[in-house]
Amino acid sequence: MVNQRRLALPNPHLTEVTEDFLYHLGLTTHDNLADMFRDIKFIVMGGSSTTMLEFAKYARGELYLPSDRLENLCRSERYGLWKVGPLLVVAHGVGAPSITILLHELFKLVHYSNATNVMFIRVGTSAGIGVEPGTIVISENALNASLRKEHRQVVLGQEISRPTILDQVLAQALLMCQNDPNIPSMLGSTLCAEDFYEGQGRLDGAFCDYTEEDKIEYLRRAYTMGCRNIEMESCAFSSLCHRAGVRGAVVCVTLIDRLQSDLMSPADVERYDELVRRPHQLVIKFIKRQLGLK
Ligand code: R2B
Ligand code: URA
Repeated sequence: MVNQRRLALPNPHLTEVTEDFLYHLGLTTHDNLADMFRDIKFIVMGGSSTTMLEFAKYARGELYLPSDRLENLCRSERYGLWKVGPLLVVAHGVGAPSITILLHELFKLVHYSNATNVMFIRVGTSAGIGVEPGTIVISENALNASLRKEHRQVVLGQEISRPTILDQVLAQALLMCQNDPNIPSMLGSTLCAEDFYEGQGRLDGAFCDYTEEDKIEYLRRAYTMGCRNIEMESCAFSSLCHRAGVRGAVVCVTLIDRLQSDLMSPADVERYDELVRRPHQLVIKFIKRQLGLK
């Protein structure tokens, strides 16, 4: 028998609260969260609402669930929340602030609903560093823009550093599900930037005070440290999952190789939808294996 582990909320102030509001989900503890969410085992999240709704529809078919209308359970306009059997599909928006707020509320949702052994997986797009566009990178580590394995946040005026730790066993298990020889897939470190333009050393933002040589030097340094892709949420995601004691993984496809270009090639633009679906297909294969489905 697998141990049934409930997610603990270590915040002592919550014991004094009679009704807890999950503001950005538009849910409260006066909603019947246990009835709604107690059976969830997987939370799969990605940036865009449209893409994550598509993912939810795909998951519903793959998990042989009835094709009822998928209702967005998020009662605010900030995020998206769709339940597909034991899977909760979530849209988290762009960047650390957005995913941080969401994770606080999702951890509370999991706790209040008495769900057990819930794992968290982020799927998304990323830029590659020295890897072919279309590569799936499963993050072993998340490095911040200073190339350190830490997530920094200012709390009460003090900058706090927290480690960015991902579940290595889960990352390996995900990689083992990848059996399509046409899709390059690897474990690698992920560089987590605070911005899409200057924060990722792009030359095509509205501002740029560095040279192409500076950009390449930074990207090569990241490559030498094991980074194979760049996105914008892995530091917050990994440090918060670790703090909450839940298993977390990040699975992204690369759209470009930043050592070659800042823009997608026309051929890759053409197959954009197919590329976006690559992490989805891999994660669904993993979930089906976990559920003992073919
Ligand atoms: C990847 O893509 C988004 C930026 O375009 C961001 O959410 C990320 O991590
Ligand atoms: N996401 C990013 O953060 N950067 C890219 O270049 C592509 C997707």
